[in-house]
Amino acid sequence: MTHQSVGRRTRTGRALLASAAAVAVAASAALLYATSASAAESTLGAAAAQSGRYFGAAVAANKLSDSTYVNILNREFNSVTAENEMKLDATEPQQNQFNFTNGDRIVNHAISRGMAVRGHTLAWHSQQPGWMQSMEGTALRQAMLNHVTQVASYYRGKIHSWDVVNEAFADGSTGARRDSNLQRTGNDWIEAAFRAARAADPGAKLCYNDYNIDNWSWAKTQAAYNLVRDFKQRGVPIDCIGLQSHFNSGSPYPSNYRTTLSSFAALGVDVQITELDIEGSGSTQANTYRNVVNDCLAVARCTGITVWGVRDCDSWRSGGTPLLFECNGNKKQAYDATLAALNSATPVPTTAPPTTAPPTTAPPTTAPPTTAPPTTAPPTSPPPGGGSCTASVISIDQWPGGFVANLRVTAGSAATSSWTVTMALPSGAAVTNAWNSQASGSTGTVRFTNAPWNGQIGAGQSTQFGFQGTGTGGGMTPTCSSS
Ligand code: 9MR
Repeated sequence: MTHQSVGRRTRTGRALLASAAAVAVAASAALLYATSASAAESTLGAAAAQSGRYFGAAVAANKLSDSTYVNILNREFNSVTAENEMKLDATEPQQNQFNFTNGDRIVNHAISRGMAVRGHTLAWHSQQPGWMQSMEGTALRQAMLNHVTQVASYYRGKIHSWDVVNEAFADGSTGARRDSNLQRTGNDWIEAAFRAARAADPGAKLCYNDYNIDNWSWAKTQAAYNLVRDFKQRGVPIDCIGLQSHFNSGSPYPSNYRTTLSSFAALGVDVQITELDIEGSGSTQANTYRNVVNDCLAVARCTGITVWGVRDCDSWRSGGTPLLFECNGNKKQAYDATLAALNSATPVPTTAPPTTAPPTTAPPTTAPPTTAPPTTAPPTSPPPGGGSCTASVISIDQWPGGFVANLRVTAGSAATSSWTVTMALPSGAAVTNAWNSQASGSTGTVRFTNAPWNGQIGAGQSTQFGFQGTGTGGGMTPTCSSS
């Protein structure tokens, strides 16, 4: 089965977007949902959402008082990454003394406006606090794992994807790991970090993030590819690859970029373009932005794009004018090209047909609702006869040996404060991880209980959750109970 069908793209994209929305606030989740077919949207975020993707920007906390900056941020983007505020030196300046003040400013700004948050970054050779820079060996390994655990736990439920490990491969032709104090703790430091991150925030997608892994023929790209393949084969938790994609004359946009994106995706991970900037100007720059967006849109699991800053003067490479807005806030040609490309994407249908049979279990015995039916999308399974929630499988993305299932939970005539979805898995299938819910049991009859942030569903409203499994995922008939 191919991973590249349009159906897979739309389902997978929507799943990530829904996850992103759920970690923001339930009330504003609808902001991120795909809009109706064929509308030409006027902002980057809304245009990306048409195909179930996000469009984000790196944000600096100290710019949140700049009104030109904030106006663009709030208008155009539906995902943010803290440019520096969640790095190791910012969050653990003294060992075991954590500081989330500036990270929180960005997270709160985003969540209060329904934007998703990418976490950047838990483990990195660079921007380590002084105390960590001077550590080696077992003590450093323990300190790194503690950092991953503490930071991912603190932000648990608020981050749609974490850059768990950043820039672990060397540049050049060797494909070797970069030498660093972390690398010297043992080659397994990366997988140890991923396992700690999964345990701390099971709902976040876990990414490996790097630069110069855009050109498929470069040794560093192959090294990152082999890492992801190895992790998938051995069951090390990894969900996404982050391609930073800082393009300039020394690291130009490669003509095989789409091959790189689709090759990573074929390993069974999402692909995120995490730090995009393209030095240049005018139509040359605009064309490259268009190419990057089109390459992402062409790959089912390329689920979102983040540009590394808002305006040219906000960029770490401001001299290269690599972003989409001028300093005065004006849109550049590159902006127009990016927006037009996003608007050309195949829209996600606003309601997806169920892929499984309706529930066959007995209806609940509570009284039927007396209020009018919800005006939002109806549940895709029959009404349960007055129960306060229904659940349906909205997509199953199957590949040899595994699958991702996404489900919708819809409240009935009364709001829920918590919900549980119960479902028998097919024989041989097992849950490996779930997001936007807590799974209990992994085989046979499995229960998914709401995550802390999505138990409350307004009457007639819905939320989504999902899980990854091994085996084959068809024929599942979920039932929902709520309080
Ligand atoms: O944009 C960031 C800049 O403000 C910092 O000074 C710099 C310090 O290392 O990090 C920049 O962001 C980097 C990101 O965290 C990882 N990939 C490369 C980015 C550009 O250097």
